[in-house]
Amino acid sequence: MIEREVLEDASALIRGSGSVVILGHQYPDGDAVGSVLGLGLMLRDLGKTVEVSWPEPFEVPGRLTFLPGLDMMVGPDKLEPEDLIVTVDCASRERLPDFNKILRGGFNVVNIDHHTDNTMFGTVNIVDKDAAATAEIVYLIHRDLGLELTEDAAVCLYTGILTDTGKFQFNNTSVETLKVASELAAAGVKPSWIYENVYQSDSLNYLLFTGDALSRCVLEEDTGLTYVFISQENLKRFGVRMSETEDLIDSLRALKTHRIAALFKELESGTIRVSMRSRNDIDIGSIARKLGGGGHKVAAGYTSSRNGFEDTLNELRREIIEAGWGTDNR
Ligand SMILES: [Mn+2]
Repeated sequence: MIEREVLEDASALIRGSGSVVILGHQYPDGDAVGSVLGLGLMLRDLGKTVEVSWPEPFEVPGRLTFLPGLDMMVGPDKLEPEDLIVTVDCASRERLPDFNKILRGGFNVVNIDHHTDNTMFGTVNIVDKDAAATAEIVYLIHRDLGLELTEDAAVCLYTGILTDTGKFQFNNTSVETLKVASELAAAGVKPSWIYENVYQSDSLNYLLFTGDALSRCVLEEDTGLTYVFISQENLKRFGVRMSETEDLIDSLRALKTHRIAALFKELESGTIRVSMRSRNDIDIGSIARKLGGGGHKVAAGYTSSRNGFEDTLNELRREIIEAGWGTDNR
């Protein structure tokens, strides 16, 4: 539940601003992109100058290029905030590495988020950890902020909720979530059309890439960890971009006996980025935080400080066992 006073403060900041910069987190998912665009479209309809951005690599994940409002995107190096900054789906400033200077530039910051570990770094913090998605919060507060929902904004917000709930299948899907989804549908969103765009628009190359990646999938007995490593070489071979691989981890989660699923991704710099999901209430968020990242209890990630995949895997394996999540000590 968000306090009325907080919403009034945010509303006053918006009313008093001519231009608004909206920032999403690095490696944005459907919720981050859906929330920046949905909120951006509503603010633009209100007459604000709106720019939306997120840190490098500044690209729209392939499955989200159908979303309305992409013309509001401005690269992080070209961004010049004048009034208000709104951050969405960002637990902390660390998720906004290219924007540290402007975040400390004296601008008012409205922080809208649903992560349990949000550091409340904004001037005003609209944080609801019970919300399934930041897009759900944006919908629930839009009237309080003086905003009007259009069909285009509804499309963006619905996409954010759909992707953060794993198509309404994860346990963050609440009665409220489904109620919001139905209200977005009433505003003109066609669920099947969004589903088609997000989940049925892969290229043959991507399908072949997935087949290749899954053929290298490993399941460990002692940790219950299932994982795949994706190298730059793998991507090049199939002509796939890293930002397209976000959902590959869901295929790993289909394994009946797994407890933790991890995707190890080699970035262009050679650094390994790790995305994790868990089941049975295993708290991988705390492991991710310990390793310099963050996220939710059952969905989290971090950028490895280790050299290469093997070291990264070994470190994660140790952390899982040390945290008591290994299969042997349960
Ligand atoms: Mn989210």
